[in-house]
Amino acid sequence: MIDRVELRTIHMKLVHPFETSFGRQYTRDVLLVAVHEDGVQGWGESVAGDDPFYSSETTETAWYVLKEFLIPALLEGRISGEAGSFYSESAFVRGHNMARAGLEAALWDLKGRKEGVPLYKLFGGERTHLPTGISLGIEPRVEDLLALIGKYKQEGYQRIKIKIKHGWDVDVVARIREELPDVPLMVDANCAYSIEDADHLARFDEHKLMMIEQPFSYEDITDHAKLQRRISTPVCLDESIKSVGILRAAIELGSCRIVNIKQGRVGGPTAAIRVHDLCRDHGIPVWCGGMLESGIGRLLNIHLASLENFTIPGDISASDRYWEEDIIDPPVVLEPGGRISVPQGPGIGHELKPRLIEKLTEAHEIFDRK
Ligand code: OSB
Ligand code: MG
Repeated sequence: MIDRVELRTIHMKLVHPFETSFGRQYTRDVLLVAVHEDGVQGWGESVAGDDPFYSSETTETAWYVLKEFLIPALLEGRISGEAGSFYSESAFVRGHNMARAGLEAALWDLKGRKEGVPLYKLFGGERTHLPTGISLGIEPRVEDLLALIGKYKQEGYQRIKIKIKHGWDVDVVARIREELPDVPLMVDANCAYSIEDADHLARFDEHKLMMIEQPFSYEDITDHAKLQRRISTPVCLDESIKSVGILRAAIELGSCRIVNIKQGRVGGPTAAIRVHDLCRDHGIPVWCGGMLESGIGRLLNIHLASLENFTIPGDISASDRYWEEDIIDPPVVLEPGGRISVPQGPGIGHELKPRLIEKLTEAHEIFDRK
């Protein structure tokens, strides 16, 4: 029985500002969830953003939903505490996927630690080394972006993703292609465009992009299908895919050829595996997205990305691409050949840095079983 749950917000500074079509970010408030059972702790991260700009959730809304609804249900025994049942048992909360996912993640880590098994084995993953890519933000000048691409290509990242918005799109890609005609390249619009831009976006077709990620608003499943019929570059959905139900609609309509899986966005690891399986069954390759996670969320992503249908290098980059010092020990590192290895230790598989976590903490609350 889970006898204690802790919520904690830590404040972390990015090594380099990260700009998307919805804004520029210098720091990250990370919501951590810890569960305690028989003296063992499990840790999870809720990937909600500081602001409701990527999705409607924020660290504050996730904290509220956890504190008022999910944690009481767990501590009063209305939710069993079994990681594999949490997604269905917590479905009485509608939406708030990232809040639910943070607690489910902590339950999985606890289960892995108690059973002495790394999470990827509990998830049914088999691969132990994952090819990986990097997501680069919008920069003040194209030259700055080119320099960053050069640096990270040199380090070994196998795929470059750049963020785009109106005024920073086809011309930037054309410049990159002049310098690097063959680098595996893709773009992510984070919802910045609409169907009126279809002709403009079709200009990407001549640049051999791996895909264009989430060009239109998250609810525009139909317009994404129209765009996919109009352009040859594969459309990938990120923000839109919040559940298996929406994924089924997207598949039937032909809204995408590739799916970005973020476990937090879909409601946790169990939901992520269902999305993965449905995509596999329809011949849709997936890759693992990122939300500028701390090491705790990053390790969970690595375990999930070991599943067979994660065939495209994802946004799981090394700790030092985000943070001066990560809260896990050891940090996630990029290995020769641009690969990340799947941890073999129990649960998420690395130790934590409790003193650093304490130092970065801005809010902390403990909930005990009565
Ligand atoms: O759209 O994939 C996205 C970061 C924050 C919010 C949304 C996105 C991203 C990234 C960075 O692209 C992924 C990462 O390196 O964690
Ligand atoms: Mg994205």
